[in-house]
Amino acid sequence: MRIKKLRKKLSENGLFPFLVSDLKSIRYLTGFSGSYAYILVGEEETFFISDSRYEEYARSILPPSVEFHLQKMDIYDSIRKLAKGHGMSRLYLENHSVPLSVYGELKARVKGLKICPGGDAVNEIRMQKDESEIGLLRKAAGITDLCMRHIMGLIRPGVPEWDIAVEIEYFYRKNGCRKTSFDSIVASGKGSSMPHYETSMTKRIEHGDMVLIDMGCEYLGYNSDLTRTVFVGRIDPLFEKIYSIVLRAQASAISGTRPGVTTGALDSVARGVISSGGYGDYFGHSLGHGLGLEVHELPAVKSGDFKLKKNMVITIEPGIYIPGSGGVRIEDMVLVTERGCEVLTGADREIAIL
Ligand SMILES: [Mn+2]
Repeated sequence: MRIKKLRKKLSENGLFPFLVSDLKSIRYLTGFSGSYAYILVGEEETFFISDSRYEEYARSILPPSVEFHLQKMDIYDSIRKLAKGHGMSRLYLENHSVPLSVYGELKARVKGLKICPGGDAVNEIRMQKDESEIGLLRKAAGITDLCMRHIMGLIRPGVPEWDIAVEIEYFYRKNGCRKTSFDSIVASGKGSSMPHYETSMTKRIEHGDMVLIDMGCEYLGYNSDLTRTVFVGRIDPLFEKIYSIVLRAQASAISGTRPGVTTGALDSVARGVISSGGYGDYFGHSLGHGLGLEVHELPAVKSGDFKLKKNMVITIEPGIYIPGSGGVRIEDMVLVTERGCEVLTGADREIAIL
């Protein structure tokens, strides 16, 4: 079904034969979750290339229309054999997932094959989720809400940031996730002014700190992403004001999310609220990103005229960061629906003083 969709897109653009090398895309197309495979999509035939470690597994899940090709030497040897046996004169590669070294080796070792840039067709298809994917993203979001609630109960002065991050990971694994979708960010006090702070093994949460928690899980391959900023013991009036601006910026962007709106328009809405609040210089990153099999995937939710479509899942995550002082970010996962959107994450967004 998904391969059919890909084949249609490739044929519209004349991109046969096309080599899929991104493992997430291979998982999307076939369900294969191993660590080594390629898919060669020809005009009529599709070959799944992997080595002996994955032969039994791959054969057990591949649809009859996909032929398993056992790689005996290396990928160049396999491509050479398949090209020779099927009269291929060119090969389109996925732009984003082929290292220059692979490109060079293919050119040098597979004679008579013209190697061409093929774009990122699978990633583009992956932007619009199907019902089963939406179900998995909903489930990942739900587990993440539960995790946030659990973590809120553990935040108090004296607790190391690291312990919170470890607890997040334990909670996810205990609740059916293979892993976190990225290294959880637990940034207390001044650390919260760095949007991608590295959680400290030694720093302890103190009374009066804000704690920014950015975390997500991977549930059956699908990722969640949620950020909340909470306050410990008391809240500085400056950050109370900043929090309300970030919350308003996020709410405005969410209320504008619907099919046909450009990512640039949403970005401007959020940025406008933050600028008119006086903090335009303190929101340096983009508004959000698509998520699915990867925690960051297409579309990028930033300035530009890319139009959102139904069944895209994105994050909306404005923030204000005051260097040396602290930061606030609020992030949720949003599904674009027929007429508007649905926020998939449900954790409370009001100011929490723990
Ligand atoms: Mn995010």
